[in-house]
Amino acid sequence: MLSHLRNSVLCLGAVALLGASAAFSGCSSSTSTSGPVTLTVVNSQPQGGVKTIRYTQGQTADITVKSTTAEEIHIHGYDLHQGVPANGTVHFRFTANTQGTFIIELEKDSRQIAFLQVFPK
Ligand SMILES: [Cu+2]
Repeated sequence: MLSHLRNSVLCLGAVALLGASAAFSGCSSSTSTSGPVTLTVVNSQPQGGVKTIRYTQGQTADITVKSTTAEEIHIHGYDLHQGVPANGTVHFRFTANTQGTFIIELEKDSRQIAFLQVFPK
């Protein structure tokens, strides 16, 4: 979990230096725009790599996680936990009030599956 946090800090530092929101695109292998997002986890690995899900403060975050194995999904920052059964789906829906960059992970494995980024209004 510590290494994940360190990556997150490095990512934010690069953005601060460049001072452009476009710089965020360089922080992860792939990104998603705001709106409903589905993350697919195959054998405890995020399909397509670690994505960044972005919302603006006050928006409704709508995140679905599908997994081939039973897992516990943890959204840091908002501290939301939900179990997903093997070959099941779990759905998170919440207001993205807290700004920052947070890790979404498979709690038991401490394996990151995505970043959640919430930008100020
Ligand atoms: Cu966690």
